[in-house]
Amino acid sequence: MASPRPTPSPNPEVVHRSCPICEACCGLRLEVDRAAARVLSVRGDEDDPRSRGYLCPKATAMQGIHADPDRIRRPLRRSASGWKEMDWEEALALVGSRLLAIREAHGKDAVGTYIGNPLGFSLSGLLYVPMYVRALDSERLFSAATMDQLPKNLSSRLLFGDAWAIPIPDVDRTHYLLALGGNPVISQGSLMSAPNVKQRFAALRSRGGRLVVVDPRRTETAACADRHLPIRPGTDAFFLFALVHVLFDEDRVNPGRLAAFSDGIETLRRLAEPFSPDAVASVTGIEAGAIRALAREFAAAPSAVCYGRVGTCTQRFGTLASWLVDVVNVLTGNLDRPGGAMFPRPATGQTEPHVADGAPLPYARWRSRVRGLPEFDGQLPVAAMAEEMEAESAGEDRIRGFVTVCGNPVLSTPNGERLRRALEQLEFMVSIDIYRNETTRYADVILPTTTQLEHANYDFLFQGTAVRNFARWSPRVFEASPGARDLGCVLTEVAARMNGATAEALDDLLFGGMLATFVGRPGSPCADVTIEAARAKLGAVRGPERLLDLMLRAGPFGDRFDDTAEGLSLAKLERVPHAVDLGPLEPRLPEMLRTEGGRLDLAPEILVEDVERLRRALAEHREDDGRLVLIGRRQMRDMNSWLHNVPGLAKGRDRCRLLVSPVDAERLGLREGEPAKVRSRAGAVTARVTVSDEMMPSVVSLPHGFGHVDPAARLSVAAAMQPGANANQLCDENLIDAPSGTSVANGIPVEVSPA
Ligand SMILES: Nc1nc2c(c(=O)[nH]1)N[C@H]1C(S)=C(S)[C@@H](COP(=O)(O)OP(=O)(O)OC[C@H]3O[C@@H](n4cnc5c(=O)[nH]c(N)nc54)[C@H](O)[C@@H]3O)O[C@H]1N2
Ligand SMILES: Nc1nc2c(c(=O)[nH]1)N[C@H]1C(S)=C(S)[C@@H](COP(=O)(O)OP(=O)(O)OC[C@H]3O[C@@H](n4cnc5c(=O)[nH]c(N)nc54)[C@H](O)[C@@H]3O)O[C@H]1N2
Ligand code: SF4
Ligand SMILES: [Mo]
Repeated sequence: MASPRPTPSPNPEVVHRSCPICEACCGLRLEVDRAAARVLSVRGDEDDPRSRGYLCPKATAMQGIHADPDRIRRPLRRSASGWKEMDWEEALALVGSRLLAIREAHGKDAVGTYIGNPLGFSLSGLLYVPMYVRALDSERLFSAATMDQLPKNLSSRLLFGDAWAIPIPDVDRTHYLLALGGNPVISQGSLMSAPNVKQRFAALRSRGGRLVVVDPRRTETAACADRHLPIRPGTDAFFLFALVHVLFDEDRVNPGRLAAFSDGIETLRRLAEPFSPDAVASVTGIEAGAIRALAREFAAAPSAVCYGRVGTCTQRFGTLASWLVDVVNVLTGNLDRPGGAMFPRPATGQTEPHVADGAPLPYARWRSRVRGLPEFDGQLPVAAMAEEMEAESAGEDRIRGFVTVCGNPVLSTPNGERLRRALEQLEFMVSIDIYRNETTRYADVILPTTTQLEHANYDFLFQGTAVRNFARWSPRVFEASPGARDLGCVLTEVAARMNGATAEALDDLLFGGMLATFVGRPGSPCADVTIEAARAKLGAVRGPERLLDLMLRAGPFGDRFDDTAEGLSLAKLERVPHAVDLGPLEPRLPEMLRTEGGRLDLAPEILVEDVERLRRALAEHREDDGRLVLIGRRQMRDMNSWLHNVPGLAKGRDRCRLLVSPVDAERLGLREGEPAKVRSRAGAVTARVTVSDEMMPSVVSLPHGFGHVDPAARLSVAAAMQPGANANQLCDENLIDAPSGTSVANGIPVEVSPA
């Protein structure tokens, strides 16, 4: 797909890099005019071994954002007479002094932070954010994870000892893919980074394999599947337990080599007992016969993989469902084997056995002040964010200073309206962001960062979620505007001001710590390398590149600091214009386990306890009570809330539509294209109706990330072309998955009527 060319350029140059918009990380071929800092065309890179020329319409987003006149390029300060540009030093000094003053007067937990999704796409952001978190040292840390994958992080931490050891479907080799609560044909695959998923599904089916989709909506992915099973939102744990029940009942449990290091299989048999297919049929809406047939097919397939995504996480039994997905894979011998669910091996080495920190489970070490919700991995649930800020709920102990990093929680977290009002009460707020959106407009200071075209990058997070191992360096395309700073740099500067250090000293400290982690450890590939020798090879230039080079060279595919060796180093990676393919996923268990004793406990206590909640819900279930519930929806040209200001992506008809099944439309008197009022306990919004038989009866769907109606934001294109309504005004902060605190964004009880 070529983008429009306004005027021919005298000197186009070709640059290859990966697309930093979604997890697929497709290889792009950009034609650019460096002098004018303009992208002339964007194409899929045919020579990229991962994406082979594939791209989606969002591939043009990078250039749209870079060129956007609404984007923030210099620090801004809010004042009574409007927004004023500031000098960087002045801005950072103000941020530091105000946050410190709050900390001194009210304690360290009076400063909170929210971290949003795009941080995951920034090498420097990912490398430096832990340091920022340590410097702030606050119990009030929140992120988009509790609207996303945190239940999976929790189940992975409990099963494998590492929150990011997430089994990924080996989609290219499997014979059977059972997908629940994900729509990879649109989302482009999440916790399954695989460019052109649709084609991979077609390949699966043409080699005789099967794709089965379990989803309340007949999605674009379901349309490519052999079978679609509509499921009542929030009931995946019942369904998965019924599969487990059948596996035991029919003697189909066969974990194979996993049995040697697994515990708890008999406990699973006992736990699954009450959840027979007949017992769960009415609550899930899936017939008992279909569940039995599926369990048999799955167990009989030469290889099979069960996969769950957002729909299985952001629901009332998110942690149980996330766990049971892995349980089904283990019991059928499909975990950690080709064609099953496998663990990627990042070239940067963070999942190598010798890097383990041996820390105890980071769970419930502290709790939120108002509701007493448990921390996990240093984070509290976003569902508690507003109440922790409000004087009326948190009193003197409230959050008074707040930092947002690459996030728009007014549109992306529960009860956006309550959060919006809470932000107004803050004493000081700073946003590290490139837009003044519905959230950052409440900041006193906005600190912008370089765009992806202005800094180099490495696909750090998504090496760990990819369906084949890979390493990918992306060069900087344009010089950053004078004074512009990248995300890692801004985080370090703020951290430095919080603990009276310099950014340089913090960088050196981080580097020293990482050297000690990756080099000279007994039993590791770099056991013989001294820290001094590694330090000498890596040079004295501070920044993310030095840290990355360290990790790559010490990593599983690295050159171990030997310049004559074959292995990877940053210098070598920089010379390759495409992704470097590091081969198919390979078995990594039991070596990769970071659990106590190095065993796989399939029935950890926190999960076993939560099964009681599931059992109660089964007992309390009433046959079709006719209540409507709301689920979400992702669409090709959106990326959460933040690409609606790119004209090429915002164009077309309004996309924030309420999907309603024909049965419900008839029953409720709703008409195609007419506005409907949607109400929940948390709030109400109005959206136009699309009647669609994609929806199962009693379930309606509204996409999130819309609601660009705040005149104080500066998103002129979004406000004009795709304003929409904020679905998270309906998301109820009181509805959470108990163990993880993750919000119920799917399965919210609502009432709908003509507006
Ligand atoms: N109802 C409902 N709510 C949901 C979901 C759902 O399915 N349903 N999904 C949830 C999920 S999975 C997620 S990940 C979250 C996302 O939630 P958020 O991360 O809070 O929201 P985004 O819309 O991704 O906002 C991204 C922000 O980062 C900024 N940004 C983008 N690039 C850069 C950059 O390079 N530097 C800086 N400094 N800033 C940048 C943008 O301007 C924007 O403000 O939403 C969640 N909310
Ligand atoms: N185009 C586009 N791509 C994106 C994004 C985007 O906003 N737009 N966002 C990115 C982000 S941040 C993420 S996290 C990923 C998410 O990636 P996915 O999880 O693949 O994306 P969703 O479309 O949210 O898929 C969730 C599915 O769960 C279904 N569902 C809802 N409730 C239930 C339930 O109770 N049970 C079951 N079984 N299914 C249910 C929904 O109908 C929906 O089809 O996508 C990423 N890619
Ligand atoms: S699929 Fe994702 S990575 Fe690939 S071009 Fe589209 S937005 Fe970019
Ligand atoms: Mo996400």
